[in-house]
Amino acid sequence: MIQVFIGLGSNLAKPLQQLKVAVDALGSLPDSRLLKVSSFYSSQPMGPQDQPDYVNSVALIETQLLPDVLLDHTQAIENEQGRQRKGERWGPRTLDLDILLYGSQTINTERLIVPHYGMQQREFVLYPMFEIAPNLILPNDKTLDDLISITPKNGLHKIQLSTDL
Ligand code: ROI
Repeated sequence: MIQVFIGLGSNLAKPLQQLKVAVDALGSLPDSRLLKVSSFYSSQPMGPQDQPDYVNSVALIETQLLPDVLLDHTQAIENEQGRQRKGERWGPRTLDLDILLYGSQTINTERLIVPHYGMQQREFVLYPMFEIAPNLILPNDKTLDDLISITPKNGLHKIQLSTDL
């Protein structure tokens, strides 16, 4: 079993529900188990500012799926939740699932770069990840603690969830 961190983000079509449905879908992946899910956070858009705030979270699963197969599944989940791939670069999206870390492996293929290229600078990845894995050390030997200490929150805050989501 390999432990895999997956970043979730949405800023269209009821983002909270998008993330909740996506978490359920991650919990139903074959040969996998959902171990942890962070709180849901509200974050300011990175990229064009004329789009809604995002809801972000990070999930930890353990899986026997190979990276490419896992990516097939996460892309299928994105597509099932209405993801349109033709929009502007860094435009709004109904659901983004990013494979952030795949165990301690570095992966460089046409389809997949792991660790995810932006994760070390993005507050909406680092803080939720820290919540579920405070002692994590990245494949480049940096600690989450170190990265967070140099990454401003930029308005990031936990969302108070009502139980009837
Ligand atoms: N901005 C935020 N705050 N959260 C995201 O998940 C997110 N995802 C993206 C871009 C458009 C880069 N901006 C984001 O893909």
